[in-house]
Amino acid sequence: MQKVALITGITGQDGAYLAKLLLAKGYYVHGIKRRSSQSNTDRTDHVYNDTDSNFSLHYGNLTDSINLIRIIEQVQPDEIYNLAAQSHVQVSSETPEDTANADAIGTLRLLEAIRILGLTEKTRFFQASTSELFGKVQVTPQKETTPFYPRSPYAAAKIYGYWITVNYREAYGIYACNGILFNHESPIRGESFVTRKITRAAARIKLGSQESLYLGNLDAKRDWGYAGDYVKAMWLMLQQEQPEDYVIATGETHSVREFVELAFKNAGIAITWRGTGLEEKGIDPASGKEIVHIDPCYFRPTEVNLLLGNPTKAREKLGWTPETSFEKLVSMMVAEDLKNAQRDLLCKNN
Ligand code: NDP
Ligand code: GDR
Repeated sequence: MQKVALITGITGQDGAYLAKLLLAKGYYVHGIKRRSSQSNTDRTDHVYNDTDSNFSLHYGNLTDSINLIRIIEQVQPDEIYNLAAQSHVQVSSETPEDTANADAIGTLRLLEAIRILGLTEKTRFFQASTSELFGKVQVTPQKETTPFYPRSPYAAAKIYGYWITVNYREAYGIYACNGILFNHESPIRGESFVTRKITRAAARIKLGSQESLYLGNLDAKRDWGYAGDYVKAMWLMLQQEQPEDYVIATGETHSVREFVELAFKNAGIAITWRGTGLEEKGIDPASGKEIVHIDPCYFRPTEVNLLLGNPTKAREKLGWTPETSFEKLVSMMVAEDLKNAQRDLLCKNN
């Protein structure tokens, strides 16, 4: 029998990678996309074109219980991957209610739909939890048993999603797992997350179509992995005998500053730093131009300074290890953004 998966958040970064992985494994993949005034399926259009007979999209929203119940009843999924979220930490301070509605109550709506429809024994559930749960980190590296201390409306909403997933597993026997995912990036990462903002700027500055890059906290440290590796862990979590929660991370941490240096190096600019605090600048020594500036508008009301995950449990129980190094990730992202910047320039000049 062909397995059926339902992916919420299919139009996002992880949705695109996971859809591709599941289709390659022979699944029928359903995805939920939000209605938008412009096309929002760029990341999955090629998936659809290659494999349209096993792929369907449904309009929906995590804030709409009736819609979710109808889709799940119609689709009868063997596996649900809940990737949909207002996923931007800084934006969550500006839209805290919307974030809580989608990220916290949205998770509850899906679990309740499984229960209402009598699918507790059939449907397995994956919840995209986050290293942001650790927040104001007091123990390093962080593992499954490290205490949580959320530092944003996003993290506070995701902690509800985490615990309601645990609760429905324990209360109703649903096979439900949290992947406590550390930051993971790719060439299709949203452009307002720091990694993609940097690789895109490095490429555009190199080709002369952008003057400078404005950033916030250069000293924040993250455990950055590759999205293509992380979706494999999501799938593995739903294939075990027992449902459990897992930290998914690389076990390496780097600062935003290091990311900037490596990305610009990949674009052919050996950036150097001058000044301190708000006056700090990243200089292109070849031209003497100040190309990186600090803009306090990107500072967060409460920052998470250091994240570093310990993926031992995932390695031992799932056999999962990250395959893509930090250096490979950065070079892959810069190479793709150089191609994008080149294409944009060609379009502009034609
Ligand atoms: P993206 O921001 O790229 O994608 C989020 C997806 O959720 C998009 O498809 C978006 O739709 C959809 N969405 C947002 N709000 C709603 C809503 N109310 N109803 C239905 N769909 C909605 O995130 P990623 O792919 O990077 O992340 C996937 C998941 O993993 C998220 O839950 C995120 O919080 C979590 N996570 C991600 C990490 C990372 O480093 N990438 C690390 C830890 C956790 P639209 O395209 O219309 O905006
Ligand atoms: P994060 O990712 O908040 O970790 O959440 P983001 O890339 O937004 O920030 C990482 C770090 O970089 C610092 N920073 C900046 N961030 C942004 N966005 N823009 C800037 O200009 C900038 N300058 C410095 C931030 O302060 C922060 O310390 C991501 C999301 O994918 C979440 O959904 C997910 O849960 C977590 O990763 C794990």
